[in-house]
Amino acid sequence: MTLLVSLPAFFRDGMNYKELVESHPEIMRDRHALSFSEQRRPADIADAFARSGVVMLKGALAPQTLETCVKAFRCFVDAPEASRTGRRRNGGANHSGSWYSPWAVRHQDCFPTAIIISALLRSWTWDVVEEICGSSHIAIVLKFCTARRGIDSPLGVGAHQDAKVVAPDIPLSIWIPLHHIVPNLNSGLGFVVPHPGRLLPTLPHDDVSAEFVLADPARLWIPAFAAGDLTIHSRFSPHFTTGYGTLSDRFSLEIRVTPRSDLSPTHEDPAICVSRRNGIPTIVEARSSAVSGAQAFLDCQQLAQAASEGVRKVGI
Ligand SMILES: O=C(O)CCC(=O)C(=O)O
Ligand SMILES: [Fe+2]
Repeated sequence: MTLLVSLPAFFRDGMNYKELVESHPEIMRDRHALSFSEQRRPADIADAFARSGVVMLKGALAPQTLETCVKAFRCFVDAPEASRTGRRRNGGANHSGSWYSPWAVRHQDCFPTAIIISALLRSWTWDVVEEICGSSHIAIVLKFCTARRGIDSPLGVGAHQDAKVVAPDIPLSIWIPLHHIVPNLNSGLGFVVPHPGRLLPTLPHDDVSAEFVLADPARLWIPAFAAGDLTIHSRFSPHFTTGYGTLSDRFSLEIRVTPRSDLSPTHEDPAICVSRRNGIPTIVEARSSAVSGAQAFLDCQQLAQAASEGVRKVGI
């Protein structure tokens, strides 16, 4: 599956992403009108999301905030301790990069995911998330969030649905690159539009076939992202990690959210819950077990800034 284990292109049949964007440059354009700015009503954006399964929010986060995060993330992956032990802290690695639980990524006192979550709660992104969820009581399912360093390797075409490879009941994921993404230069994310509204048949490694992805290039979208742009995709959105073989680095976060009332007890270790306090999206609860390893993250200064005075810390 593309999410955790991507097979090298030479193991796959068919087309790779370099050939795809070079033979169909139109797929890099937003032909489905799915990019939105802060001026658009959240209800319009949620309508587009319901129809197509993906939307892009332009300029959702401040590039300076992202710069701080990318620096900390890079220090974390470059830290000698990782290379010395060869151990991936709370994550994994393959030729296409490495991935970590968001609470594992820290440089000194800086947790990039905490900075980004605080920034998301202050940005218009959260109005859109609430509109899509139909509720202002939201859970951020940290258990299924990922901090990722992608290495731009040549990848064969395929796709996955998060309902299959992450969890069947998490309605949306926010994909946040920590810097700009340019197709053919660094690894990004692409989408098949519209989403089918159900699970698709998959190959043994849980990917949707290349045939499905390539059946109609008019359905494909491989967007460029400026620093601060993000996408929100649905659990049924067929999407894929792109790779062109430049070997450049990419740093990104996947944030999974669900209405608080739908948070399954099997998904809450760890999770944080957000509600409005005085009209402002605020962290009101943090849930984790002692073995999750998330305590330092949940207690960090960057999350505290977005939390209410009496935030409930629930041990599970
Ligand atoms: O970052 C990637 O390459 C994959 C992201 C993804 O599949 C997701 O956010 O659901
Ligand atoms: Fe995914």
